[in-house]
Amino acid sequence: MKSALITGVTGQDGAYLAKMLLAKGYKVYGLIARRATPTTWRLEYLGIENEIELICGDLTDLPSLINAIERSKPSELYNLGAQSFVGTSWQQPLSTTQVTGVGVLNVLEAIRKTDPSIRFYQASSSEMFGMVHDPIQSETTPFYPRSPYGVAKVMGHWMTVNYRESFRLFACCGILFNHESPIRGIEFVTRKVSDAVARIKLGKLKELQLGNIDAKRDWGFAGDYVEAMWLMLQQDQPQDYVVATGRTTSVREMCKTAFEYVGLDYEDYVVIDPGLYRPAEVEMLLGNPAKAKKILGWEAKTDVDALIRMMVDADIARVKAEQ
Ligand code: NDP
Ligand code: GDR
Repeated sequence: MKSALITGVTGQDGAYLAKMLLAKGYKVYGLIARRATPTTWRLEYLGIENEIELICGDLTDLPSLINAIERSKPSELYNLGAQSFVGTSWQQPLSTTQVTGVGVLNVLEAIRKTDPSIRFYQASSSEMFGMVHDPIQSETTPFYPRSPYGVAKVMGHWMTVNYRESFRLFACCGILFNHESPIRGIEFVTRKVSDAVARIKLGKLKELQLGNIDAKRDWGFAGDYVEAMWLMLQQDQPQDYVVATGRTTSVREMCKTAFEYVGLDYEDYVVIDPGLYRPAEVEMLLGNPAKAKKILGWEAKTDVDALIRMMVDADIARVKAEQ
């Protein structure tokens, strides 16, 4: 039986990846950071909380990572743990760098010291492209990160490439563009919108405050994207891949779709709050997934409109259940 260790297993991607690996017959271990309140709600939502073995540890704590590897003896390690909210990275630049940047180095060192044959996946990000000059971004597009989060991800990315080249680790970076789902964190814009649309429709909220709604993102469904992570580790050679849909949509258009789906006009409810603008913005992201399609045979199955409808439906069900 193959076994996998996932850091960030309580996050959106960790939960979907765990579910997919369980379905493929893996024994799944998850690194879980100590928190004052439980963080396993996503695993419960997907009905897999009792099927995963959780091991306490933290990306900033190398001994805990070595312990997790020694206990789980994984053949594959997926590093999905991060302080992943871009906005918070300006408020907490040092802790973001420790977790999202130095944390990657800790995992790589833990692998090197314990079992260098472990196949390693690093969750790189389209935020690394930042101020883009290429109208469509691929594996060869230069990085120009625009937030402490983006800078930390560039560090993790290059450390992974460097450990692959220096120590011949089987290490891959998936440069994933934004991907969302009904279990997306509420602070991210798609989920903020789907939750607000549900509450407005059900008479629980009057308006939705947003920042820069002219920003554009290439949004896909997290459930599709975890398949690409796994495929990268099944190849003969470790490489880096862009994972995206190849379509970009503004926050404004995404709002329009979400409100229209429940018969409302977004212009009646969306209020711009200049306080929600970021100190430096990534204005537009659009990924070219051609390499992933050619080598991995991977393609996004869910388009942004279907994704938003799925999220609004889930939030309407949630808000009704609260009542
Ligand atoms: P989430 O924010 O949903 O999950 C992050 C996970 O990291 C949580 O399980 C969290 O644990 C864990 N974590 C945070 N700090 C630590 C720490 N110090 N030690 C151990 N674990 C920690 O992120 P996503 O699932 O959306 O993203 C997964 C990864 O992919 C992240 O690295 C993210 O940066 C990256 N990424 C995401 C994209 C997206 O659009 N979703 C796109 C590109 C990259 P807890 O629950 O306890 O807070
Ligand atoms: P992003 O996602 O920063 O791309 O990072 P987010 O959903 O936070 O922002 C997307 C765009 O929407 C604009 N925006 C708002 N964003 C939020 N969160 N809240 C608002 O009210 C709001 N109004 C406008 C933002 O300015 C931005 O332009 C996500 C994370 O998952 C990262 O971890 C990951 O690496 C990248 O996607 C790829």
